[in-house]
Amino acid sequence: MLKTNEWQTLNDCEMNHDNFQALLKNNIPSIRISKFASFEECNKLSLAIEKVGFDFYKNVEPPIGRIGITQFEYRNRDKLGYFDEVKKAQTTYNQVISLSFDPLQRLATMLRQNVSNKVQIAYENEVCGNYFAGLIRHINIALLHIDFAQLDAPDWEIGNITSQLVWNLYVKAPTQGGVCKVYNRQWQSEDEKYKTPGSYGYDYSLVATSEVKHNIPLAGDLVIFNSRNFHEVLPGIGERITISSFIGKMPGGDLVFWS
Ligand SMILES: O=C(O)CCC(=O)C(=O)O
Ligand SMILES: [Fe+2]
Repeated sequence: MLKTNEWQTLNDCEMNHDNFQALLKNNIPSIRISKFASFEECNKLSLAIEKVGFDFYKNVEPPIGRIGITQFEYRNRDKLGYFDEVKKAQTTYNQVISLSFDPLQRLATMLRQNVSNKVQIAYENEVCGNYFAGLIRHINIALLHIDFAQLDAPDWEIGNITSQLVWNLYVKAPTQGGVCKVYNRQWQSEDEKYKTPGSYGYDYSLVATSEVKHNIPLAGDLVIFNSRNFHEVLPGIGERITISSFIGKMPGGDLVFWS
């Protein structure tokens, strides 16, 4: 069994070099960049997102709306199918941010200043090219799950990551609830037997005794957490719209983005 250490704090941590390294090692629960986006930038993003409109995941209950593509949906399919869709997803993302600002680039700049100058969009190979990063989602509830490319993408370049984080910018936040609960419990292969058949969710008994961090969605804030930890999104009152991507650490130390 993987050893899980207690987190050093349950408070929100700011973005700096040490906290980022601590997050990669799962020594702290999350980093919050308060007021990452202004009220006006969020409003403009919301309007642009409304204009484009959401698609819904196939076979995901409760429903989650999204704009953009995810590697996860192609994990058991032809890899080229994903890379064929990257350009279109990128064009739609550019359409949304052109009316406001680019959260992915703003975060990349902060990471270059604080953490490492090797930050880029994940790349597969000469044939496939780059991944897509910058998924926009409308989540009401997300079941207990993890996101970890060693499990979800063993035959993809991102499957080589040694740790994985996820950032979410809250573009529109519920007036109540919608908390993202992150448990201090890193996924390990034995946990697969706790997976609910036909769903992406896992049994809650896995985290019954785990420490938990409540990440409260506040519009304009960006929260980063270690997505190998089990996490879930609780129901809330009012719309909850996020922009997100994963941040993987490659064996050579490079940080890579994908969705
Ligand atoms: O919307 C959130 O707060 C987190 C959603 C989630 O499961 C993720 O970003 O991996
Ligand atoms: Fe997740």
